[in-house]
Amino acid sequence: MSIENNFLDTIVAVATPTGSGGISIVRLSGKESLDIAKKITKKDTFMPRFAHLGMLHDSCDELIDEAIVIYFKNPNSFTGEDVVEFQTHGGDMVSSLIVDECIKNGARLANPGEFSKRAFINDKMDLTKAEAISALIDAKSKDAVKLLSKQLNGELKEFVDTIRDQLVEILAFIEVNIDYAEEDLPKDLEDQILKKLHDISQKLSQTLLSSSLREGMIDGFKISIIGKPNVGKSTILNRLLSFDRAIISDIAGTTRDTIEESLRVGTHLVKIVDTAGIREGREEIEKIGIERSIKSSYESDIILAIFDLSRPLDDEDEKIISLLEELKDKDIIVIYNKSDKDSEVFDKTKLSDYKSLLFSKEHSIEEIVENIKTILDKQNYDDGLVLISKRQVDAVKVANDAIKESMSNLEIEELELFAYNINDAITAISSITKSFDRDEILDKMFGNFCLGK
Ligand SMILES: Nc1nc2c(ncn2[C@@H]2O[C@H](COP(=O)(O)OP(=O)(O)OP(=O)(O)O)[C@@H](O)[C@H]2O)c(=O)[nH]1
Ligand SMILES: [Mg+2]
Repeated sequence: MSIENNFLDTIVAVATPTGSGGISIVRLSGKESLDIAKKITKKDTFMPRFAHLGMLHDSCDELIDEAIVIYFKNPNSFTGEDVVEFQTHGGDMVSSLIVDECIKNGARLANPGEFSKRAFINDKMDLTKAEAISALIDAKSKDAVKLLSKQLNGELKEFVDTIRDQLVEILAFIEVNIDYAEEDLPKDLEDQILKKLHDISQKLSQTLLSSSLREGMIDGFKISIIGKPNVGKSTILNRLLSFDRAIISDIAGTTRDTIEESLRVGTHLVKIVDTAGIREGREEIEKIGIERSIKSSYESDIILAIFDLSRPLDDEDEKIISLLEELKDKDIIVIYNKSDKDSEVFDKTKLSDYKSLLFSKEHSIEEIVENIKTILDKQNYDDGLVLISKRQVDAVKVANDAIKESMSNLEIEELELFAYNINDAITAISSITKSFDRDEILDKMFGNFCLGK
């Protein structure tokens, strides 16, 4: 069904989560909203944006609940349409009875995200704000809230609009030249345009980079505990989690598969992964477990590399040291474990470049937590824009590639191809705030929202 047909309907849904609570909010949006509210409350007038105390009745004239009713007259509402919100006593029964009454009086049940979709269509929000709202609902850490609220405030929209305006200006200028100029583009003008495009491309590359560095702020940072078998990885995992999640034993190769759990460190959300001890695999299942350990370390933001101080450094430790060499771009903490035992035998020389910590089951786990927290606290929310969805990242990549191609075409005076590239870049960058394939993209995006939003 097209947006336009759907648009005529008045929609209703419970906007608050299911279960018991202080209040539930039922939200109505569309042309019929006010009439439906009048029927259910038996009130004739509603002053916009005023809280009215009213008695809600069903079609048999029986009382459902006493509720606060607020009318938002279009366009001054969340969706831009006439909206009525009923604040009822919490609990699923009352709110679902009110939804039923609204449906009996002409509304239909809203699809997930339909209120936000209408807000977008009525220019109440652009797509970056819609995505920020959707992610904010699912936010699991203070980091995520801080980042998303910046996007909610229009930071990404402003960035996109500025770049689009600059590209449009360049395109307009070049198109005039294609149509009227007899001669080649003057060299100084070409240089000016190239410089502008170079600056834009750098900004886009920087945004892609800062987004990938800050991915963990929204989804949670990933930490892998790695090491050869029997060094005490699972013991550390259990102590970080404060419960016995992983099996611990003195048999090397106890953990056979990766074990992933969530953990809060200060204001940060982390995924902590205990891995199978890395060594030359003895049999097929162990080999698969070890492959997973290595994969997990490549996907992590922070590595806790555990070494057993009570045993001399051996080939298996050397393998871990080589792996650490390959993971140099990550934050690595080397943990010299089992320092309660005879700890003179282990040669630390090859690990001297890494940040390290002496540890044992007699040490406080807070020592490790503090080190992780220091690394995570370094993450900065303030500089650099962050793209929060794959859709946004893809659009910036396409725009940046088109701009790079346009520069090559400008250098060889292929002005028509150049204009074509800039057009592509404008389309891609614009799609971050406004969608061109409206129906398809909107259904995909808003379909992920929860009901009543
Ligand atoms: N003395 C001493 N023993 C420890 C310490 N940490 C762990 N252990 C013991 O070392 C053995 C191995 O511990 P695990 O935590 O299972 O080691 P792991 O690295 O997960 O081993 P795999 O899963 O086999 O790779 C167990 O017997 C633990 O009790 C420590 O700090 N000091
Ligand atoms: Mg283990």
